[in-house]
Amino acid sequence: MKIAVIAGGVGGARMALGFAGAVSPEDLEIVVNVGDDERFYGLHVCPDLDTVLYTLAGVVDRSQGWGVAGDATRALEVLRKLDSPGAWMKLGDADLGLHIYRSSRLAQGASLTATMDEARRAFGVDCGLLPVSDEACPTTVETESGVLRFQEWFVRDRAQPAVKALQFDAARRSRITERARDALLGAELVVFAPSNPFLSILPMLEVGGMRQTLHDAQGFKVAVSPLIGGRAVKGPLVKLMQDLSRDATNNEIARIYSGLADLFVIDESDAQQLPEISRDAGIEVAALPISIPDAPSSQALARRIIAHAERAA
Ligand code: FO1
Repeated sequence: MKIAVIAGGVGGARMALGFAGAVSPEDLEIVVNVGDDERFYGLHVCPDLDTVLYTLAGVVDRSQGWGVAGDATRALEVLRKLDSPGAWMKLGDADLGLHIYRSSRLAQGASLTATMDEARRAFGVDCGLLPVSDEACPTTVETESGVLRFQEWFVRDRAQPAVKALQFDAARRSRITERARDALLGAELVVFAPSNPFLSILPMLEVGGMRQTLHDAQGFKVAVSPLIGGRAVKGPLVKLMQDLSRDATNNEIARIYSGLADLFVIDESDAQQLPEISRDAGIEVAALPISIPDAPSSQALARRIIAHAERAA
């Protein structure tokens, strides 16, 4: 079965790892958010692409969920000594190597898609790793402290300033890549990973051509909730939804996927919500074990989702 996973950072990477263990690499493409990308010291940093890359390559720092396990910070210590702006972003030495390579390839005229393809091969990752767009489409965050770039809000300010709105203007001006489009159109199963729907999935949906592609895609579409027991496994989803005057519930998340996904998957511990969500959001809902802290649990979820898609075919 040909599968495309639509992924943000940590949640997306964990879901991608499950599918990578469940199907052959030539049948799997991971389409990744680039709304979090930022420049530091003139280098092009792609946190979500790199988190998926490092996770699939087995080198991710598992306690953080991002960065390279055991990475040193000698370069960062020098940058901090020099009071370099942006040194609040913890870029490890090995991680910097990838940013240097990517930036030099981009400066030579290579696309982000081609560059990430080179990187994933070098890291021994056999499935497709595709930026949703080759163009810059930074998400900006309108907060009580003014308009901030995504990483300023998320890392520097620890996602504390209350959010008034998220801005995806640059994404709207950008275009989905041909590779990402082909991956989605060719997939028999499209999975929205349990990434933050506002910070990771919406920025991708706003990329020019993405909604139309998903509309045209004939595969079975499944969205996995990022909430378990009303809490996000990682990140500021609950506070963000409260800031945006939304209930931090599966019901509210399901509405985002209504019309986009055929099936919304919630955790088995939240199974009592099934009738209410399918009634209110008008989407089929299933309850499965969606906590995926490690490869075996993620692989088990991937297999359950594949079984649903096979039954639906
Ligand atoms: N997240 C943090 O909370 N603090 C950091 O200093 C940080 C550095 C960092 C460096 C490289 C990278 O690929 C990711 C990094 N992240 C860091 C994670 C990143 O900000 C977020 O995971 C995503 O942007 C949200 O999906």
